[in-house]
Amino acid sequence: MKDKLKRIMDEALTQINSSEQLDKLNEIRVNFLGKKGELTAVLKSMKEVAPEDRPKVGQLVNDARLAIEEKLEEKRAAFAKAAREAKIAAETIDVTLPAVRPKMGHRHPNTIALEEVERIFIGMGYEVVEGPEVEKDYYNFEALNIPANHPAKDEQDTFYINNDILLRTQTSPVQVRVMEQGKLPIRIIAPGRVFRSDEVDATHSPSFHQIEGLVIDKNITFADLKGTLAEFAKELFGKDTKVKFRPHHFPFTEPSAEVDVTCFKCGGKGCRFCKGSGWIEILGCGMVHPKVLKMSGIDPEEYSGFAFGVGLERIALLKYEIDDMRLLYENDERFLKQF
Ligand code: 2NL
Repeated sequence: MKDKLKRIMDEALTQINSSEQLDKLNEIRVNFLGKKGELTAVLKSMKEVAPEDRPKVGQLVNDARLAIEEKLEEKRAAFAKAAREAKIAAETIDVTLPAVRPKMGHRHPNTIALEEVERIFIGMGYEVVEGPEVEKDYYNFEALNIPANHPAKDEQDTFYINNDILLRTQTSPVQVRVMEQGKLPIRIIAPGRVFRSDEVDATHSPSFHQIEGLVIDKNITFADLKGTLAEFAKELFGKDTKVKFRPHHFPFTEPSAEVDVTCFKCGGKGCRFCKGSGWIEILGCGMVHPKVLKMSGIDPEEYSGFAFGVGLERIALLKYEIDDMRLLYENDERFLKQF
């Protein structure tokens, strides 16, 4: 019996030692220690052993089982260690390889243009103010001396929420709200989203952006307006840029003008960009109408002011030589990446 046990144990240990896979160890475990295993068979044949020898043989079987289990565990640990080392070796990171560049976004051309305009006016002492996109008819039209029958008020042109409330068509209401607060002098720009019931095409969109400016103080004249906008044009389009004021009409300013700048492509000689004229229209402006001042509680005998309005998309299209406004809204990365 003792010899048989020794033979079983030697055989088990030899098999364990020569095994090359974890699966093989499990197989060996079943073959020797399992319910139908060789060592278990010895225990089952205990009845053939003389009763006085049984404790001794039992002890021997247990020792053999322990020895085999110990060896199995030793081998299993060795396999685990080898597997771990192989995994570490395979996953070694070469820290000298160039890193994957993170995909970085950047500001939209509209935002770049807006921040440029803001920088210029902040440099001249202006404050940037914002206000609601959903406005009262009063702030958007009435307070700006726009009469009830004015074409801008047509349902075709303006998005109405109801009779009194609408989507602002300009950012002037922001400025009216500032005038109403009564703190003078005023030197502000009001950038923001505005809405018109327009069909989309290369130069129109139902939602676009405007930047309006307003200055109110004692003794403000048209000369201040001209000087301010001439400086703005130089900063935005280059120091050789000249401005031209053409008489125009707005209900909220008197007198009013539209402003052209010399074409920054040809310097005024005339080219494809300015359609041969040498001039490019950039904004509308004027001296704030006395009625507009009065409605917001400012005495036009004591104070005067100028105002202007410029389309942000128009500036962006000109500055970056984009020929279709729709490109600004389509969020095509191939387009946006260029700025
Ligand atoms: C344009 C150019 C303009 C104004 C906007 C304004 C604002 C107040 C008072 C007076 Cl609170 N005027 N804004 C003035 C002139 C032109 O925008 O082409 N608008 C249709």
